Amino acid sequence: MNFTKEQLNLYLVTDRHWLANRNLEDDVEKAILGGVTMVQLREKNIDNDSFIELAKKVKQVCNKYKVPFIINDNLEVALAVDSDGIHIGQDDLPASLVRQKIGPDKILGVSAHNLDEAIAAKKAGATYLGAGAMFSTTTKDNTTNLSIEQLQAITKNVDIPVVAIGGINYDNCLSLKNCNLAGIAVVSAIMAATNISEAASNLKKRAQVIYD
Ligand code: 3NM
Repeated sequence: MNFTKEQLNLYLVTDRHWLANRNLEDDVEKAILGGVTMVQLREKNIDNDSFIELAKKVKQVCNKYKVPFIINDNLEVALAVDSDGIHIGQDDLPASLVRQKIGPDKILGVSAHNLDEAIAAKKAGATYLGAGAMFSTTTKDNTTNLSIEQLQAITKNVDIPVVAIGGINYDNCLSLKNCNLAGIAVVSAIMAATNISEAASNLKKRAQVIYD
């Protein structure tokens, strides 16, 4: 799959915490129908076999709509399911090693919390950066706050696409205008919604003005 920065416009990061009795793949499909342009399967506390099994189901939905499918943080799973890419944090495997293992054509996303990390990630072969946390979030522990000015410094000085992440929702997303973003990445703004398609669609419409 050829990567374009528009695929980052509305990036869904999954969290099964919000599922209640529903299937993750069904919620992902609803989100895609609402306008989500990229999907990252983020799983903590799961064994590799279960991760792979779940990844295959979510990948099938993403493939159906030609939406890139990214695995969070687990190289073995990414390789096993032949995902379109992998997203890694600063505490995961080194980005340069991951790039080597996945080859030049796969999407490599790297989390950056400051300009130095962003520059290093680009040098190591990142396709895009996830920058945050922009706002307070209860979805992830131990996040580092990133100011609008720090975000602007990253997008100004590093010439790979950047998505902002962390506490982004319908109400606050417009404050990310003028940051030269390729997109926004969200968990709860979509996954916690009563109507997932509608939440994705509303967020996407509102966020149009912030994209570079
Ligand atoms: N990474 P929500 S914040 C997965 O700062 C993740 O790198 C972050 O969830 C970072 O949209 C975060 O519900 C959680 O706030 C985002």
